[in-house]
Amino acid sequence: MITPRPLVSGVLAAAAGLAVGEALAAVFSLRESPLQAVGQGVIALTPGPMAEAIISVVGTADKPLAIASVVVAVLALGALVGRWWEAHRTRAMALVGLLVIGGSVAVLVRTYGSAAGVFASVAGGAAMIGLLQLFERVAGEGVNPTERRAFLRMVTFVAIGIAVVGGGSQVLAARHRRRRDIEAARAAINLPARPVTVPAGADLGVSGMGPWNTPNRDFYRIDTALSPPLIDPAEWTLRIHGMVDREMTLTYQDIIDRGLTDAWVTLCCVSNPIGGDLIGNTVWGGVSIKELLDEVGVQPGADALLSTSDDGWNCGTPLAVLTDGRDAMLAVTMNGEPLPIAHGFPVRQVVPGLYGYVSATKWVIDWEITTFSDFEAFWTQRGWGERGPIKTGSRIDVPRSGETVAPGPTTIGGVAWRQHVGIEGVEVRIDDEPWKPAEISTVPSADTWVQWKLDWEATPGEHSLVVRATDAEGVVQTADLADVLPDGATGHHTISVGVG
Ligand SMILES: Nc1nc2c(c(=O)[nH]1)N[C@H]1C(S)=C(S)[C@@H](COP(=O)(O)O)O[C@H]1N2
Ligand SMILES: [Mo]
Repeated sequence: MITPRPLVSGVLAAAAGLAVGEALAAVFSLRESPLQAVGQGVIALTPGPMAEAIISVVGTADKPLAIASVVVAVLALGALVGRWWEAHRTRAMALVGLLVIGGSVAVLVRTYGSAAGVFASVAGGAAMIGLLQLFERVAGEGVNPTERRAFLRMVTFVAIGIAVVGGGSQVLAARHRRRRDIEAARAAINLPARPVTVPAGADLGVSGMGPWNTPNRDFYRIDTALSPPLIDPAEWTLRIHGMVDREMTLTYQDIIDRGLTDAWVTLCCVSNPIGGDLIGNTVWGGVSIKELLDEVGVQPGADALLSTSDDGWNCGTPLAVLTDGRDAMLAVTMNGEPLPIAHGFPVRQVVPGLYGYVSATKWVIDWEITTFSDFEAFWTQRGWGERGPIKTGSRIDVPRSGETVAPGPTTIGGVAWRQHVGIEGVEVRIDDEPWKPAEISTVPSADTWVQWKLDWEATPGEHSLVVRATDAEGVVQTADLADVLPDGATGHHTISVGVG
C-alpha cells in the first residue's frame, strides 16, 4: 500500500513555502510576491487564442485563475518532492531548487523586481526543505501508532501555521496596496500654492535648537491607531448633525472650494511631561469651524461638538471655544502640504489653546452637536479631564540636560507656550542666582510657542538651570509639580549641565 505520508508532507511543505514567500513579500511591502510574479508570467506566456478562450469563460477571474493554477502546480510538484524525499534526496532537492529559481526569475523580470523578492523565493524554498526534514524527524517512518499520531499532530500544526501566515500576509499586503493608493491620491492633490514663510523674528536661530516651525517629518505623532486610517479624499465626507437646524455633509472638494485660510498653531499633547517633546508648531490650512457651525445653525442648549474619527476615536470640544473667533479649523494642510496620513489625512481639526485629546481629531468624519452631559469621550472615559485648556509651559533645549559645555560665553535657549493667551516673558535661574529675563522671539499670534534665549558666561563646575514663563495675562508659570493625568503637567523644567 502506498502511504500518503510523503505526499502529504510534500504538499504541506510546498504550501508552507508559498506562505513564507507571501509573508515576506508583505513584510517587505513588495509590489508582487514570487507567487504573483509567476502568475503574471503564466498570463504573459499564455498564447493569445488560448487566453481569449479562457477569458471568454472565466471573465475577469483570469488573474485569480492564473494564481490558482500556479498554486496547484507548486503543490503538485511539492507532492513529487515529498515522494522523492527519502529515496531520491538529490532529485528532490533539485526540484526545490527549480521552484526557487522559477520564483526568483519571475520576480526579477518584473519591473518591480528586487533582491527582496529573490530572498522571499529562497526563504520559501528553505522553509520547504526545513519542513520536510522536520516531518521526517518527528514522524519517522509512520509505521507505528505513535509515529502516526505524531505525524497527524504535525500536519495539523503546520496546516494552521500556513493558514495564519498566508492569511495574515494577504491582509497585510492589501493594506500596503491601499496605503500606496492613498499616498498616490495625496500626491495628486492640487492645492492652490501655499508658500510657507516663517514670520520674521519668530526663530531666534540658536544653534542646536529645533526650528520654530516644526517640519512635518519631525512633528510628534500621538494617536490610538495601530496603523492609521487610509481614507480616499474623493470618498471622504464629514456629516454634521445633532442639535442643528440644517444637517450638512461636507466633501473634500467642498472644503477646497470654500478657499483655505492659514494659521500658525502650536499643537501640544496633554501627555507631554515637563521637558517633553510632544509639542510642535506649524502652519495649518483649512476652513473655519465657526463658519460651518453658523451655517448648520446650532440650536440653543448645545454646548459641545462631539467629533469622531474614521477609526472610532472621539473627543468633545466646547462650542464656546470653537465660536469665540479663534482660528479653530478643519485643516487639510500642514506646512503647505496635504496633511500627512499619520497626521489625519485627508481632514483633521486644529483648535488653538486646547490639548489635542479634546480638540485635534484626525481623520475626522462625523460631527455631532450635542451637550457634554450626553456623552463621555474616549479619554474622558479613561480618567482624563473633560475640557483640556493648555497650561503654561516652558522648556530648555540648549544646552541639553547632562551635557558638558566649555567655559565662557554660551547661549541657553528653548521654547515657551500658552496657546491662545500668549507668552509675555521667560526667565531663567542659574543655580541660586535671581531669575534673569530671557529674550523672547516675535510670533504672529498668541497661538504659537515663542523661542527664548539668554546669554550666559559659563563658569567651571556643575550648574542647575531652571526656566519659567509668564503668560500674556501676567500669570507666572507655577512651580507646583503636577502629573500629566488628568489634565496636563505643571512644574518648572530644570536641568543640570557641567561646565569644564
Ligand atoms: N483619530 C484620532 N485623532 C486624534 C487622536 C487619536 O488618538 N485618534 N489623538 C489626539 C491627541 S491625544 C493628540 S495630542 C493629537 C496629536 O496630533 P498629531 O499626531 O498630529 O501630533 O491628535 C489628537 N487626535
Ligand atoms: Mo495627546
